[in-house]
Amino acid sequence: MIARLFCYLIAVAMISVAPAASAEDGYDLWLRYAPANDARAGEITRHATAIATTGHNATLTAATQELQRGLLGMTHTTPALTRAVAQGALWLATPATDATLPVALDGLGDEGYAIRSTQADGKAVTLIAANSDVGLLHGAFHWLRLAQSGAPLDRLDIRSAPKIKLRLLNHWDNLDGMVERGYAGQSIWDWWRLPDYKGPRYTDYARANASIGINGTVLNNVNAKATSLTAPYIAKAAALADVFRPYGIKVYLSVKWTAPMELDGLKTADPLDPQVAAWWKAKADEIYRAIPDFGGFLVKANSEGQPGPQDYDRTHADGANMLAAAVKPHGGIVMWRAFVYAHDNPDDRAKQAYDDFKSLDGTFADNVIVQVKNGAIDFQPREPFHPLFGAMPKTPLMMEFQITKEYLGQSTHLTYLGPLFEETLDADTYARGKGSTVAEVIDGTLDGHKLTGIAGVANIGVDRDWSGSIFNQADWYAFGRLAWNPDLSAEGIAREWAAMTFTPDPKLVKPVVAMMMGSREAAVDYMTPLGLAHVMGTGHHYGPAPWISDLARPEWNPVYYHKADATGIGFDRTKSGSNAIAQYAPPVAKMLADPKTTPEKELLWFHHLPWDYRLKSGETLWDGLVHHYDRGVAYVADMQKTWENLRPLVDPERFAQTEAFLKIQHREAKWWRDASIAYFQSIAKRPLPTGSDAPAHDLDWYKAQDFPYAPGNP
Ligand code: BDP
Repeated sequence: MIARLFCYLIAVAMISVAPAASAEDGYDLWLRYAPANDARAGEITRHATAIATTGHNATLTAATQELQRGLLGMTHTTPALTRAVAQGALWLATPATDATLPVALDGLGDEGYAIRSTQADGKAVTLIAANSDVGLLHGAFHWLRLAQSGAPLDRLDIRSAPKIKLRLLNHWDNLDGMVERGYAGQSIWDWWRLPDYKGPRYTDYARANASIGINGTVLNNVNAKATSLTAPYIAKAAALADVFRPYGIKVYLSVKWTAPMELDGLKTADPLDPQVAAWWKAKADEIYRAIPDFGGFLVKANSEGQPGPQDYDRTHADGANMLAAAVKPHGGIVMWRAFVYAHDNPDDRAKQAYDDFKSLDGTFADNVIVQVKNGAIDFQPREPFHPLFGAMPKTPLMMEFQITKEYLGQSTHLTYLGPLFEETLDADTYARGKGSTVAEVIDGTLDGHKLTGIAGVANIGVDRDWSGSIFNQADWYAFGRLAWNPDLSAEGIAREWAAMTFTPDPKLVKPVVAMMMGSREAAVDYMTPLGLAHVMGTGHHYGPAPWISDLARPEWNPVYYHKADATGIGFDRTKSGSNAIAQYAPPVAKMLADPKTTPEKELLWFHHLPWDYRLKSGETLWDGLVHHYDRGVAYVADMQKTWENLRPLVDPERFAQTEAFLKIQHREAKWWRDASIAYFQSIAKRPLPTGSDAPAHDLDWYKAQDFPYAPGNP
């Protein structure tokens, strides 16, 4: 009886545990290590009969444990750790552990690696070699990527080193747990229980980032609180740094300019005041005592109400250089943001960062890097590349992308950002003649800079799936991969991601990648076609509100950006308007001066054009606009169909989430389309082209929509 009861209890326990254990909730990201089919499992096992290494340290342990975890998942066997190489082993080695390696490591730097199928002691092995243990960790992740995505594992001869030095996430996380522009729940930093409790999620965060080569993280919001520089919070940051260190990830902090006044009662925050400089120096010393490899500071100054050096009639360079001097003895850096526009400057907002920073070229200390958003306004679904790229040859510029989709459907819209990142990186600035791409500006090759960087505003929160949706994980993944190598293709990255996240089966990978690749363009189509921008609702930036015109600052109003009137639509940034085009190199400026040579996807960003202007397709601007909206909605309907066909290939939980989100996206794409058309039609006063449906409601209905508790809105 007792035995039977016991069996019964076990059975009940298994039933209640089984679903949770097998559920795919997205927590494992692209590091799922799902069981491979028998043939593939055999192949993987043959190439990893053992893991051979002679080194000992936390980073190497992270690498070998990851390999064991991956192999256990994919093959159900855990290879032994050995000191001597065995036939079929994965052999991890640095020059420090093995004086002679059958592969050259020059050019691979501190973080790169080589993977080679080779012979050692007469045995066939896969050598993962690097100059450093972090390089080995990156190499291990690369090998696991190959294993997971069905790639060949023999005859490997891979060399890889990052093209960009600083590859950072920027968390806009507040100390109270709220994430500004975060759509994946609260912050993963549990500041309250740090430093004593370091939950396992921090390690998983580090694993995920190391797997794509991210090597730094700014823990707190650019709209910073001085509190993060107090001793208790430095200790909390230090605890996180301890978790991340084995993974090659440094921590950085955003700082508030007036911290010396707020924390220690200084009378001023003037960067040229010796007491202010001394305060920052002492603060930097204090931080480095707790975090010896602290990365440095990120600063949002004189921007959207944040204080800064200009409050004391000093320049951004004065401010940046003072902070740079404080961290310099410790090898730290300052990332100074160029996201500035002033409430008292009536000039085109798109011009203001350039106007503020261009003349400062050559005046920044050598451990300052200026962080520039991809476009001149603010992370819109599409923006032309920022005119500062290429315009400051004597200053290292780093890219700031937004991974969190503040303006691109937030957590529920499937809008893969790989193509957006790629489009910006590939854009030709013509700064030193044809072929001077943005990627070359930021990887330092264009002007010979050693200090190079790229930052992505993180889309990470406490949601089980980390990013607010399964498909949003692809944006984090793509950012990391492009940060390592900006020449990779968004499509290739999507393929890797889909294979690892779902299955390498081409029956899934092909349609998923195809759907991802067009998804950002679809969002552009249903939100801001033909170069329109910033027509989102106030504050939450979620839905459409092109009609808003009553906000205090002109450039906060959507009408400022689209300038639709009876004569036409668009922002004239040519000579007859704000002349923002003059900030680009002459060949670019020349192309943009004429609507006929301006890429149509950026048309209304640069030109105010009559409603009856003829597009390249021959249709009028008005008809074309409507067709773009239609196309965007139709694309989402197609994605729904594609996804439905994939039901047999995807686990129920992740299938259902995407299915539900696509439904939301379709409804909202239509809402975007209808609201935009209802509004613009009230101005253009033209009929809809044949075949295009009238909006479902009248304009007043759309205007009346209200979203008081939308997430992420500070
Ligand atoms: C905008 C966000 C705002 C940020 C700001 C920034 O709406 O929440 O603080 O950018 O980058 O995109 O500083």
